[in-house]
Amino acid sequence: MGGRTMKRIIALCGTVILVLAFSLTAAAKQKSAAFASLSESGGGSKVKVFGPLTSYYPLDASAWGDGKNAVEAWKHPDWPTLTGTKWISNTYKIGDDGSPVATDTWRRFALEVMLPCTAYNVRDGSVDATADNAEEVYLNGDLVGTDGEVQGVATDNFEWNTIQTYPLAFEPGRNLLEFIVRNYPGGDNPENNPTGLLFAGSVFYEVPDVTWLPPLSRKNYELKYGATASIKFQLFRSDHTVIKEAQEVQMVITGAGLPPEGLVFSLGTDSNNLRFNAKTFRYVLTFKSKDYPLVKNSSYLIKVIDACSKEELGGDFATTLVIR
Ligand SMILES: [Ca+2]
Ligand SMILES: [Ca+2]
Repeated sequence: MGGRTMKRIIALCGTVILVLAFSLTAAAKQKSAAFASLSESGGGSKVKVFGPLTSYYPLDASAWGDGKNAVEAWKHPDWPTLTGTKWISNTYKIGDDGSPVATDTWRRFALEVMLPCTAYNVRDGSVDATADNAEEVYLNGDLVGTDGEVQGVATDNFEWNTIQTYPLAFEPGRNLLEFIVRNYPGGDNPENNPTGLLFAGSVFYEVPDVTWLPPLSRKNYELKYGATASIKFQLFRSDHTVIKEAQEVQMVITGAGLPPEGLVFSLGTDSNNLRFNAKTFRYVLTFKSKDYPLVKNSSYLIKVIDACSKEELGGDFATTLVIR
């Protein structure tokens, strides 16, 4: 290594420089979320099950008690299948927990489906489902549909054999998909009167694009250590219209010297928060570089994430920050 090069490196090390890479608006992000009673690709069911109870109760009744993780259920040979998922219940075979087999029982199932809070154009949500013997389907507390008699006198029309498609109007953020499943009275042999629930569904949506604004959008933007950078961006829909309502997003800066989760800046009104200007529709972080243990000659990634799903927005165009 020549002396001139060494002098140059020393000079660079003497001044910490932040270099913010040039970035453009990311392409539109079309996304989908899939959910199921029990994925065949491994892991346990994410569904909670409540009961069984020996009479019908509405969704929010305290009688349901605390939930537990649903488990794969013994599958009657005649039950239908859905690709990629399996039948579930509270026990492998009905009655394994000492609950009744031959008389009416009810179980409630609940699955949280988390979409980004920033999701828009949420569409085509649906679930294919069937139960032995009857089910009510709810989304966010609203009854969506039913098959068989979950309430009142049961008439066995072999509804376990019919897979219904229920439309689901998902909201951005947290959604709760619930089922109340009734096992009709029948034989006292678990293999003659089994119970279970089977479902698989999906929903489509878009998430915003991120456009970084000056000074970040200027190529080779540099900031001396100790100085303060004003990091700005806007969110756009795929039709290139700016999103004028404050979205639940966070800015995350990761890299050397920082905790593994990085520096996370949430929306707020304090000087250290990510702030939203309701007139310019800009998000602004006043980044005081002296406040953080940044490391020389290291690269830092600046990204915008959805505060609910934690997924990165505009990920193809995350901004890199380099300290020289
Ligand atoms: Ca059915
Ligand atoms: Ca049954």
